[in-house]
Amino acid sequence: MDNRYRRWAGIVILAMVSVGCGSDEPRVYFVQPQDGETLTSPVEVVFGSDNVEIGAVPDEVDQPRPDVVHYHLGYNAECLPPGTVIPQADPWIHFGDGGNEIEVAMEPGVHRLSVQAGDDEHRTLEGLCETIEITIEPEG
Ligand SMILES: [Cu+2]
Repeated sequence: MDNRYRRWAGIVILAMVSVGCGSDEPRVYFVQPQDGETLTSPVEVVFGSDNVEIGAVPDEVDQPRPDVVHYHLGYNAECLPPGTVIPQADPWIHFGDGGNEIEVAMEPGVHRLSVQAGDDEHRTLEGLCETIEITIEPEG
């Protein structure tokens, strides 16, 4: 293999790796339900994440860990601005144990669900939120 070929091979491999891995931006999202889906109640909600560590909130927090977050579900709520402490109250549910699933009973109609990450102090972070809209059909 001459050097010229070797250099090209290196460039091609680099290009393939960067396309294959996609973005390394941290994000949180709904695994289910999917945006725009029509379902019946109760709804199994599952969160997913990329490039960010999900963990339980420690019993005592001196300093929030910079790179560990937990999920929050906003039921008929929009993403809060970065730097906001997520209220420990409706319409927010905290997953302080590091969990990523919940079953939610919902009235028929259109609902907006937000999944938003918060640090150990439940403070929102830039970019780590997604909102979807689903429709619940009456049963039967
Ligand atoms: Cu929280």
